[in-house]
Amino acid sequence: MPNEKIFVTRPFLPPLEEFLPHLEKIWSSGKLTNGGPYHKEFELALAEHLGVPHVCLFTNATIALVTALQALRINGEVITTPYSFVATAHSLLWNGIKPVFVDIDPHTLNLDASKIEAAITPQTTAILPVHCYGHPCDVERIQKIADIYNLKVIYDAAHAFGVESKNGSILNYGDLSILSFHATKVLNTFEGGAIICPDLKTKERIDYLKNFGFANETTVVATGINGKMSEFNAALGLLQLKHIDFAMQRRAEIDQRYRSGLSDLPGVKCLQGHQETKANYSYFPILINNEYGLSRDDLYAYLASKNIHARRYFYPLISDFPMYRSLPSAERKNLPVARSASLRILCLPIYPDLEDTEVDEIITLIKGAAHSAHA
Ligand code: T4K
Repeated sequence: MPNEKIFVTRPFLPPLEEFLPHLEKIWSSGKLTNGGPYHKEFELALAEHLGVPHVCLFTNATIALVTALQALRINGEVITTPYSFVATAHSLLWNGIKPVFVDIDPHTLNLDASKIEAAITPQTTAILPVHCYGHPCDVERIQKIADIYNLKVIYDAAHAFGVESKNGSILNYGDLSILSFHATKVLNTFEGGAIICPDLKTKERIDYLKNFGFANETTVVATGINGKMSEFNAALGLLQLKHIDFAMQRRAEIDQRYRSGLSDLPGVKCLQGHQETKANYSYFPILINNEYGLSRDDLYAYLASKNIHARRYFYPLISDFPMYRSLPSAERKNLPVARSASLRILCLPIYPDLEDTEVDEIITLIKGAAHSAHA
């Protein structure tokens, strides 16, 4: 058992001495926010790194989601997944939009594209899927449905930094995609987020919306919000980009170590992405079945008693929270796959500083608990 607590994640931080010159620059320039030089540079560097046309930086992904819906003037009903972080659906309620929950695919745990059409009504204006754990949604099929019914698609890509499929960045699908740079994400700026958008006209509208709606010193063109990323966060993001290949490589090694360590354990299924040609290993989710011998919650509590703090992302389902549960689409019988997954999922620790010996200890504990349960 490790002496120190091990959490589901630990933020990657570059060496402090590499960041200090940037802080000195910010201090001496006095330019702290409102579109400073680091903000501009980080937007361009991200677009190049990710292979996307335009990036609009934000203070966090939640405000970016709220703003993306406003940028495309989405209203009425939006089809989304109940199996996500609550911010996904909250962004709809903040805009006075009714979420319509559709069940998820049992293999990817993403929105089940085959169930979307049945949920479309004359009020539906958009689809808000999530690339859960960074595993791509069925983007081609979702786009076909959107084209037929004239719907917008906004991807909550909070987990999907750097993920690519056969056609390049997964962030280029849909009308807009939203990234998170929260402390717990693959690339962090402490807090932060971005909207990926296809053209300059849309970027301009989003940039107005995140700056109170100001188009210039005296003209306000929309009821905007303050969603701007500060120079501190942008400078950190630029530096983090220099280390991202190392961070991803280390995550890949940990992912592989878990997979081979747990491969022969009955009742434990390691979730696998199906469409990515480049993964980001942002989470390591396992699904616990009866064969394992202990319930997911028993394993969660057992690991916690041994200083391993795994997380049940995503339990409870969003559709079970008080502000959602009276919606017709939140009914239990509508969401059997999501419900089953939320009761069986456990995300194991994964982050670049996690040692191989620690991964091995976690594997040994998971195997040992099953062994005792069967004894
Ligand atoms: N869409 C999706 C699909 C999302 O998953 C999220 C956020 C969003 C939208 C919204 O993105 P942002 O607006 O946040 O940019 C965490 C994060 O706060 C949240 O960003 C994330 N998803 C969600 C999945 O996880 P909590 O409540 O689990 O975080 P917390 O504080 O319990 O942190 C988890 C563990 O990480 C801690 O046990 C220890 C470690 N940690 C955390 C922080 C904040 C650190 O070591 N240092 C830290 O500074 O929500």
